[in-house]
Amino acid sequence: GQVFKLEDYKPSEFLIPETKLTFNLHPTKTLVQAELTIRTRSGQPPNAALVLDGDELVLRSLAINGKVLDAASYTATPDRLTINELPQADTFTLSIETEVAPEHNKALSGLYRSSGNYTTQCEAEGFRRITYFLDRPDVLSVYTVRLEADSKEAPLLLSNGNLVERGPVESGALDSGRHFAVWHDPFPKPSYLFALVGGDLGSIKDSFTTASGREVELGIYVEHGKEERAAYAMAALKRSMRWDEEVFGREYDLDVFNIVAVSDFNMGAMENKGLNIFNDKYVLADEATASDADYAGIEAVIAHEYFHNWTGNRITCRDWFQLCLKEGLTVFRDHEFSADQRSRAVKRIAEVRGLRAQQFPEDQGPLAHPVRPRRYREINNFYTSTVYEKGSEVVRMIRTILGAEDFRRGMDLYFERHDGDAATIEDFLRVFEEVSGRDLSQFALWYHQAGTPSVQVAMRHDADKREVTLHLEQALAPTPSESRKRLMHIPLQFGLVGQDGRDIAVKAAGEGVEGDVIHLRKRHQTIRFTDVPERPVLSINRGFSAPIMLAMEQTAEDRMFLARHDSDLFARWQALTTLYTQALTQAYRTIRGGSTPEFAPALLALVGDTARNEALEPAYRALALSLPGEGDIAREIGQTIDPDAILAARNALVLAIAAANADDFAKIYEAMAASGPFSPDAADAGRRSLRNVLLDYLSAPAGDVKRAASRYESATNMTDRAAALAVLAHRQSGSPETVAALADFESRFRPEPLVIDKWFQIQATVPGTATVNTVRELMRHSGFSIDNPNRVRSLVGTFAAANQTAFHAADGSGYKLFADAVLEVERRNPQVAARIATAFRSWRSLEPGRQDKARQALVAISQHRDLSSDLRDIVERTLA
Ligand code: B3K
Ligand code: ZN
Repeated sequence: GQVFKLEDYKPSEFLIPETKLTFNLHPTKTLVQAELTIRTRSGQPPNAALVLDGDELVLRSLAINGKVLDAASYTATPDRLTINELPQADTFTLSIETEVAPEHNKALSGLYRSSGNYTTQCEAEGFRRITYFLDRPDVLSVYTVRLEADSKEAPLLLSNGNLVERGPVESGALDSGRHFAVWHDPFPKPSYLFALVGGDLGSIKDSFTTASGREVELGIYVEHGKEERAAYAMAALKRSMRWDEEVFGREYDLDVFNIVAVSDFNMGAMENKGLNIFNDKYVLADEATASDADYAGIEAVIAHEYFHNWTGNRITCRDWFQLCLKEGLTVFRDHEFSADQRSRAVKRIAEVRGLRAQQFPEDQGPLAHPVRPRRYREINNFYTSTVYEKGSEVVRMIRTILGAEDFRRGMDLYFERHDGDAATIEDFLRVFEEVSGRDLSQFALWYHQAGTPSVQVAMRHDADKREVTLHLEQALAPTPSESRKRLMHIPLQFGLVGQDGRDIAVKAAGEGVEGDVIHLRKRHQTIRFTDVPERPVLSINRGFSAPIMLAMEQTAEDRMFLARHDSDLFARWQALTTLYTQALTQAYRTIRGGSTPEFAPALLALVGDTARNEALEPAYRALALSLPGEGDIAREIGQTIDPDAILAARNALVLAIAAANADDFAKIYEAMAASGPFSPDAADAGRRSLRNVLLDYLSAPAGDVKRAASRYESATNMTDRAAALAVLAHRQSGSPETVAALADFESRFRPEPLVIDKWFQIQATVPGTATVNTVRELMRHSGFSIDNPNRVRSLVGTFAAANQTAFHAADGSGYKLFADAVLEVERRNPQVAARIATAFRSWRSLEPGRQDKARQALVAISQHRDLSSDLRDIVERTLA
């Protein structure tokens, strides 16, 4: 396939200031008439052919300035329209008629049908599956959209912007039983933000008054009968709108804001101007069917898509290499929003856990790429956790370096200067340099260099001189196509903690320290602190100020001290997590050596003390009790990984913690029982999460099935019910109670696909090779559908991404099952297939036997005939 390169960017010779679209919606024969005002950028008559993008298009007719073109003056293929003979004028009208079949579109890109409703997904390159166009984000156009449909099939007709006309008033022009609606969006936008919806849906309505007094009508559209489940999403939307005014000074700009939930969707949601389209998983919630994690996910995604209205829509990207300009920044904004709505420390820990579980392996494997890539073959494969989550961390570091005030001034300048632009990362960095007077050129490497930097830190204390010396050293390992790396600017928040647990006020000698931030810019850096009254304990990378791997010489005693006393709650959690990780990697080696691991009593006691510490909120304690995942442990070990030994080590630590703290855990478990009616708020969710983590410990010993079984039966909300079911399935697999609970769950929730997804996930993550067969059988379950991305991700995706011992079964059966499933998905939906196939990315870190089996599975995929460019790109990069 073709490789697209950042350095090849050229502005388009042609612009499309105005786009008028008419859709005659029909399941298999939708006619699309596009009337495009084309203008040359130069203002001179065109001096080259006009080349428009297409993808699987069928051209029905073509005219310029109302005159049908003769066949000799253009060439049309399914993926390109080239018009050689153009009027000698700087502006003309191009009329294109194409025909598409939404019903047959299983790739869910372009115009398709989901549960009988017409819907679109155009980012990144889906608009070219609707009509021929300059389908690139720097071509901005004002859209007017007329939708015509059968009034019974699609009483609801939505598009971007404001509704300007509707009805059968001029019904003479329409076939009987059809109606129309016309929408106009005054804001010029790139084609990827176009959307339409036609269908029969229920809705809830609300309104919002902006800071300057604009009345905005809000609508959320869902399947009939599910309207009540959209209430939480609506409340989250209104909170997002207010928050963006208060924190970023951003107001909404249209008279309407609509959200439509669909059940077949390739990702989470899409920020189309004024008409967000959502995976229904991120809209629908009530206590019986949604877990606390689902509620938090809805709040975050609703906010994310809403925030795109400014960071993405009003200011969009010049080209797709700049994707992080809108995505990293918008993730940062939604993280901050959630932190303000909930608990900041808990939110930060959850973010870092996610970053380490997803982005770190990406950055350290064959698919590593810079936050702003320089090359791609398939842009849809670059909607990655590097672009999104690491992109957000980079924005966070800008704020850490500048401070909150200058950061806000920079953002204000960005909005003021670039409103209406298709901008670049250089534009973004420049505003922060201007408002702060700082040089961010070394910092900019965070956008340009792939890989996770590692930082080594050692502290020396000289009691006689009353001095502390820090030695820091940075390194960045080579990544694909970047063998030599430059030194990074790494901002490290820190404190020197005194014996009373408080930070010691320090005086730094030499460069590199500004307030509580060390700016590491050289390979080696030494920092001296004078007048230090006592030996402190170093707390560094507080709040995870930089997305790095930290190696610090520090005793277990000092770490335990930080785990009890650090005033930075993130660093406190990190100290405990590092202790867990060290204990687990040691246990892994012991098990590999054929012995039984043992754990330090002091660590087991520290866990108990943390669980009992009522000064800490329950959600925080739940996170502190959650051991590193099997993938985290694998990353720490690095190579020749044996997933069975990792699981054994982890289970051994769970049992040791449970045995040492059984009575206390049982007491806290009871104390965390719900009192009063259900609320999805952070405080109640925190109590549930602590209780459910404790249930997992208490159910770990063989045969201890009763508590989880009764928890399952008495559960009154989905959080507790699914948690109890997971504990049963993962800790007491095969017990009669587990079998009964799995059957009960299935029969209770059969009509609820989003809940059956949880049932799939829980079973797909049961440790051990037997799960390969379970997954194979569940793929034949009536609730499974290979066409539906949520089902595929829950069962097949979860199996590969979150079940180390089954996916990496030593005999290769997990890889084989997965490779076959990927190919089956790929025939319908290349984007989803390519996405789940990234589960192979860490294959080279396995022990040789598994490596070999994984390579065979990857090669088998790569040799398949007619492989999509999406899947080929992932598989070839993974094998390279
Ligand atoms: N911008 C969309 C993602 C589109 C993915 C295309 N493959 C959702 C979001 O990030 O908000
Ligand atoms: Zn986004």
